Amino acid sequence: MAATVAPIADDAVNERDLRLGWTHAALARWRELGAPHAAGRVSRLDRGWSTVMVSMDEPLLRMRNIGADVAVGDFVVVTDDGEKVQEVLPRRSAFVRRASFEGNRAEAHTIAANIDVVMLLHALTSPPNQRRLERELVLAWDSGARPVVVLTKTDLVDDPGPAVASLQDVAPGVDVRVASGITGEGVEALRQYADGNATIALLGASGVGKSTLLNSLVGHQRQVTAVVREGDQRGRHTTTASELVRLPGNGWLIDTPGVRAVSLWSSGRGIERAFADVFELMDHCRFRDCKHEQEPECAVSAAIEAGALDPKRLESMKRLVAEEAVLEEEQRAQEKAQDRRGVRKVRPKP
Ligand SMILES: Nc1nc2c(ncn2[C@@H]2O[C@H](COP(=O)(O)OP(=O)(O)OP(=O)(O)O)[C@@H](O)[C@H]2O)c(=O)[nH]1
Ligand SMILES: [Mg+2]
Ligand SMILES: [Zn+2]
Repeated sequence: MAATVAPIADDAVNERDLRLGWTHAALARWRELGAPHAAGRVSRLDRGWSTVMVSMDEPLLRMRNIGADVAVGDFVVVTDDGEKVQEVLPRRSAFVRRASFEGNRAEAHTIAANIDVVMLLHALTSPPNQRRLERELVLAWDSGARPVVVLTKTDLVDDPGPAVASLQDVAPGVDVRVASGITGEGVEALRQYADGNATIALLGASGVGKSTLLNSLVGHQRQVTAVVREGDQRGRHTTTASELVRLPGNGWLIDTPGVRAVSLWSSGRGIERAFADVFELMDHCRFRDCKHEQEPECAVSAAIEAGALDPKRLESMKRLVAEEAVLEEEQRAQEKAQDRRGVRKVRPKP
């Protein structure tokens, strides 16, 4: 199934370059602001600076994002003097993770905004990492976009089958694809996810081949890539800024810098979606507050017993639920503190 992107009404056609992927909510707010010309989509983010595409035929604008929480893919309005981002327009979706741990402050880091599809890349040259994928899927489902798993570097392995099966096991209802950005195998099949001018974010650890896949999809060396370390297949953090790139004909790709750790920032119903198989079993436990430990008539324990559910998956889910609870506690405490100082910042809601 291809991504579905709601078409924008004709009356907007002359106002804005809809090829940028404008959303209804962003357009509505832009009109409220008096339809300023200097408004567009953030195509690149460097420390403190945004690059904004006003249309596909005009030069890019470069400005400061002082005080604005901007992500690549955002629609923004620029100040009259053209110097900075005045306002980030409402997002349809956003992939958000917890920023690197600094002290114990809970801070969000938005990796990409207004995305339709999140491609989670894992390289077939490393053992399949179910636990990492589970985390990524929670974040992906919470983003409001649709996750797709892409196993890269298929040209380097004899049989991708076991890795596909292993990751599909922890990705219920999610497409798991195999591709090579070098030989092009499987790449055409990924194009369908851009149907309807959709925006696809490429996410994954450094060195898994995000930029290589992007180059293959756009058909030329748009992004710089670099070899991984021989011993452990680790990348070199070659891509340092997120970037929005046009796909030939239709759709957008967002290349992102590789991240080592994926920390939750929730929450909506990401865990429920990512662990849909476990939740389905839980519905059949005798007790509503079943902890799935020693309780009688526990459907989850029965499934583990029968070999239908990996106990590691249950453990993993419990760990993520606990992590989310701690995070929510931190967020509440922080909001309270901000309320007291009267400087409550509104957390962006995807
Ligand atoms: N054989 C083969 N090599 C690949 C494939 N995809 C990527 N590579 C190689 O893996 C290395 C890392 O690829 P990149 O595309 O730079 O990885 P990345 O995910 O963008 O890494 P960061 O920018 O550091 O996050 C490069 O040497 C690529 O040529 C593939 O499908 N097959
Ligand atoms: Mg890269
Ligand atoms: Zn149970």
